[in-house]
Amino acid sequence: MKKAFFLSTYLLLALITHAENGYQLWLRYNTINDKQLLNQYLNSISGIQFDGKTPTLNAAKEELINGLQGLLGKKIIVQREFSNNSIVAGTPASSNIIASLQLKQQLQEAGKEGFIITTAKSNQKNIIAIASNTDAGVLYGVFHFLRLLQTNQNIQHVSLISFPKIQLRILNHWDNLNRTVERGYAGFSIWDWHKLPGYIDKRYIDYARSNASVGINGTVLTNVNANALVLTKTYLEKVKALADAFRPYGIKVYLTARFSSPIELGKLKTADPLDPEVQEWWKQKVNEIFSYIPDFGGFLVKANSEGQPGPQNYARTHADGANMLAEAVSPHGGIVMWRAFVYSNETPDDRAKQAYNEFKPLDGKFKKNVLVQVKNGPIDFQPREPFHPLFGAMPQTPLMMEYQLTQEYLGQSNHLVYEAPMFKECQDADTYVKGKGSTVAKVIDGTLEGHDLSGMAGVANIGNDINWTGHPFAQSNWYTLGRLAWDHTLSAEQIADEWIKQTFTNNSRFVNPVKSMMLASRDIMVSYMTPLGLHHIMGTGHHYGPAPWTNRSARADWNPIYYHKADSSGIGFDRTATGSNALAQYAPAVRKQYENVNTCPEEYLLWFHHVRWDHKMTSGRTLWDELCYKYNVGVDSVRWMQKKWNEQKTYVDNDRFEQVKMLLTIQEKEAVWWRNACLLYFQTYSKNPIPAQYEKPDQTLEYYHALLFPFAPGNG
Ligand code: GCV
Repeated sequence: MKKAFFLSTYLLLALITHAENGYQLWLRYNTINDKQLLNQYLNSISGIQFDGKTPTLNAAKEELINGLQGLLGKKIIVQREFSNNSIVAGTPASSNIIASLQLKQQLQEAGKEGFIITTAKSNQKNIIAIASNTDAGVLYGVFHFLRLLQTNQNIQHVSLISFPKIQLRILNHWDNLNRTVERGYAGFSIWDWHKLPGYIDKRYIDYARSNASVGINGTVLTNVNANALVLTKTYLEKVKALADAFRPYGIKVYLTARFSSPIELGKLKTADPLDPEVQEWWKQKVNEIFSYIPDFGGFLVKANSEGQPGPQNYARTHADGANMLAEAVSPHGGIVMWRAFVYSNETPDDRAKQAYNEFKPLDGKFKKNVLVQVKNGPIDFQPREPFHPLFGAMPQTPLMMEYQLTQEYLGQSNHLVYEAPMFKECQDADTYVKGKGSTVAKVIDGTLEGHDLSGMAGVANIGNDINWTGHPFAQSNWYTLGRLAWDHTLSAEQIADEWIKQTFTNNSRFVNPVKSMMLASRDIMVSYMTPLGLHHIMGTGHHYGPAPWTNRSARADWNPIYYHKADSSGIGFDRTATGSNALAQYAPAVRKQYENVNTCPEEYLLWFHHVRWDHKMTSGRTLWDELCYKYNVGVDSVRWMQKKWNEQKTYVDNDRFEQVKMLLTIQEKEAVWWRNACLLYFQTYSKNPIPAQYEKPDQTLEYYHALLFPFAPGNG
């Protein structure tokens, strides 16, 4: 009896925690184990009725069948005639049943990509309709319906409408043609250029499915530090193969355009955007691209930044460069995403000011099919930055958001950092340019200034690692990009909640603690890396680990000392009127709050101010003591995450449990490293002791100085 009990408990546990390698991401369709709910679903779903045979509708149908079969644990019948409790999916064009339902008004509201999921009555029968105006919308609706089941929602009276708030929802791959990935921490590029176009890796399809499941509708295949070769016939054939594989999933392909391509490929003497021959070269090149890929999306361009060629090489402006490409892609319906990430060592001004200085005067000078793509903050994807001052400053230009999913400065793929709170912090920030409520979100979704074009991009964290992103929790950042671009009003908590349920389990004993870890993780990372507004104090080149002492990089603005400005009086970058006056780039209401050391939010204190070591913080501690406190809270909080995770062993499969456990052990070590190295180094200026209650660094500053990482990943 006892033995039988143990055996069945074991079998049950084995069932619950069978090995998983993370490849399925959040698209796991394991049978629902809440028996009551399962019965309810089984009673509500008798089969599916799915007319229409386009590649996108076929993909949607296949997903619905597979998803339902997995989740419900039974064979799903594709019905010719619908019956009671059928799921009927389609557009008014593909399905007579959908056309016959009274959905006209909702469909109008849903627009091009939106969908409706609703219970309805047709021919005296109860059905669940998944309806859209387009095939892609049906696909999004199918994924959403499956998400409802995966997250155990009640579908008995389902009635919802959903449509994207942002038009271009795009992954930016910084993938090189040799398959290395700039700032990639999850292995090599998933694009196997050598085997393309002949070999279509199943991963490409799963990549497209995963993107479509969260509404991502575009992918830039190549690094912004671009290689012109991708525009040659040989590579365009490969790009075409990828575009063909992604098309059924509603995903358009974009490429990065190296500005000097007319010289490198076309053997022209110049790449001057105002030169007629150059313009003609691009037109012909674009025609060629569209002959391979009729729905090619357009170009993403990094120009005159970090050594990339651009229009300024010919004394032309960014607008001249962008407009030339925009003109070439315009007849085909293409767009240009022109990056605002520019800064120059030759410019003696504060790096945080340079993008604004260069781009603000160009407002109104870009063609209609150009978006300017702006990073969330003015420096470079730091653990915490204030919002970029360009948001709100270019009312006549659609500004596109660029987030970084790959955690270049955020512990790479070693640290558990859920980025949604960081993205939300930026989006919810008020630019005040049109009075209170002029949030960054309204700038990028186009509603603040009435732009039709809108976009959100994320630098991909995807590689050929079996689980795609290296750290199992890094998958949540990919997921977040799609969900937030679709609906930026979703909260970080909602997104975490649904991601956890789909990726692991609906068991609240797991969901709640893991959600609390995820939601706290970004602030925890800020605390042990760059608290109180510190920034850019990581190792040069590879950007791995702390190196606030670095002062020998070729460029002044690549040196951490440029950013923290620690000296015997204090620490921090004065960006007020007494310093670089970067604050002048923000609206008066923002400026007013930040320019006063006593009203500036403490999380941005050292970003905007050089502050005395003995400055009294709101906690009553001196700045130095607060710094010690923050670094220690960061380390303690990683230990708290470790404890929380260790309590999850019974709710998660062994493989992923162990992986996360090992990674948290690394994270704890690295948090200690950050704390010790930074405090020891800043102490050489503050000359204050580390308060007695805190752990003392177990190594010397020299030890930390001497650490080298010649083969750190992602560094070219
Ligand atoms: C693609 C940072 C990164 C670079 C990256 C650059 C950019 O500087 O370290 O690797 O280059 O941003 O966004 O263009």
